[in-house]
Amino acid sequence: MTEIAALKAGLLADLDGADTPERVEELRVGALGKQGVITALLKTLGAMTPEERQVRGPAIHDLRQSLTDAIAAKKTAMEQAIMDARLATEKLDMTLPVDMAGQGSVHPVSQVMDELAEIFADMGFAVATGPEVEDDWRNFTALNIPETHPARAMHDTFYFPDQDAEGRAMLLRTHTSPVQVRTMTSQEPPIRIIAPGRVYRSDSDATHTPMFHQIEGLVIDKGIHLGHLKWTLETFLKAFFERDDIVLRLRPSYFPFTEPSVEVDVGYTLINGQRVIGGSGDDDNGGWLEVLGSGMVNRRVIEACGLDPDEWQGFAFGTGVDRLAMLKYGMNDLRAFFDGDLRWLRHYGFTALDIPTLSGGVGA
Ligand code: 2U9
Repeated sequence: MTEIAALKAGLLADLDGADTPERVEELRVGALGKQGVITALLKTLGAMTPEERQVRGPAIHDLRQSLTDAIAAKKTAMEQAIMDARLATEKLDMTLPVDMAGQGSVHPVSQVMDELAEIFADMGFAVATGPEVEDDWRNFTALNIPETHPARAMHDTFYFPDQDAEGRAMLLRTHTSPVQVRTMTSQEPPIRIIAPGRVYRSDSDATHTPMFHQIEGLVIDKGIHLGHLKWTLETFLKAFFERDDIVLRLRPSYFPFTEPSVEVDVGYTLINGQRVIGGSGDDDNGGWLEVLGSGMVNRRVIEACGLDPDEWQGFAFGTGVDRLAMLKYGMNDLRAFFDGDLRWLRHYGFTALDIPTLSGGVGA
């Protein structure tokens, strides 16, 4: 055996016996490093005669290549062995319960908004949205709210100091009605929409916050009458409160945008001193709670939005989402909704997995 063949056999045997990545590295440095034995052999090539180099050169290069390949193979095998060992000890049990710690919760307002969108979607209503910064034509004028109407007074409405490009006063919308105006002026009827969202009024006490949430609905079609309105609101309230014994009381009222206008009360029953929605409010242990405002869309509004009121009729309704949430889920202080107190959110919040379904609503 030549000297080089013996060296190769010795180095490969050492490598074979190496059992840690550190030992492999040590062997690599010893053979191929700056002071390594193979490096030293390669350096001798320069001083050889051409004939000698022709004989020894290929053997030395083969030695370097063989050891380089063997080291790479050994490293790969070792990494694989380490990975196999880890996989064997770090098995995941997919059947274990999930750790829910640190999960957030869904705010009651978001939960109720989702419930409402789902209930109305089942009745064929689309969700419409619009900007919270509006102009006074869409927020007031188009809705038959004249300049002198109290809702326009500065103490109710947050105005911006500047007008828009068309010279209209800009404001924070005081209701979601401008969304319906936008829909009527940009889409052909029939229209069936709900408009949920934030609204702003300069008001703050135990039952009013400067920002609150509304949902309004609008239907525009041919031959629409008060019966359609009553059926829609009754079906909605039965689904929302998850009871079949919902009794409505419609009271004549006044809104500039509807004519006739009706306020809608729902009957409650006193059970252990608690108001529980359901039953007739005229029963001995009952009473009425106002839950919605509504009416047939005023023909002046239909006209202002560019439609012929002799051809198209409709009904509209509106209510406060925060109030609906309080009634359904038993909260009594509106201001707590917007305090961001984690204890309140943990108590009243919903888990993100509680997906609202109508099947949990109407039939129950
Ligand atoms: C268009 C036509 C008609 C929306 C309506 C009400 C009645 C109503 C209030 C209830 C309590 C809002 O949250 S609240 O203060 N809303 O009583 N809203 S009818 O009528 C419209 C809207 C837009 C084009």
